[in-house]
Amino acid sequence: MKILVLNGPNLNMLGIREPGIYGKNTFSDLLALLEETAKEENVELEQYQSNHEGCLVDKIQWAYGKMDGIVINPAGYTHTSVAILDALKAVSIPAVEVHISDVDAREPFRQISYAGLACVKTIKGHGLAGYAEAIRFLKENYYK
Ligand code: CA2
Repeated sequence: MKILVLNGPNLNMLGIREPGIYGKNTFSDLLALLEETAKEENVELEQYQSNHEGCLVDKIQWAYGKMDGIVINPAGYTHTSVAILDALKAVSIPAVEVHISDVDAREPFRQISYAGLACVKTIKGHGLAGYAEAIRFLKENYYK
């Protein structure tokens, strides 16, 4: 099974600021966790991070016909991007939305997710472990 893991703007800054909200782990720690989970679950992972909305849209389109699942943390674009929502709908690949923080317990604007409307599941507030949960969920439910 092939899974694309997508991370949106500023997630490459994890661990550098705001450890109270996002924890002390860095983006490199996240990449290590993804590799470890991929090995355990015997899945192939492609990971991509971008600070640019169009680049994230391009990568979702790239996944069409190549990937069997998507794990996506659109970060700030979660709450604004109809373009990412449309791309996820266009490729129709089972996608799981992940948020490191519990967005429901934060500002009201973070409780709106456009991308989530095209996702089969949302995991929020589980820290980096949410990404591993998302990979396992896709493997358990969409492995052919
Ligand atoms: O909780 C999440 O995973 C978020 O998607 C993270 C986004 C935020 O805009 C969403 O509402 C929830 C922020 C990405 C990372 O932001 C940083 C800010 C300061 C320092 C390091 C990362």
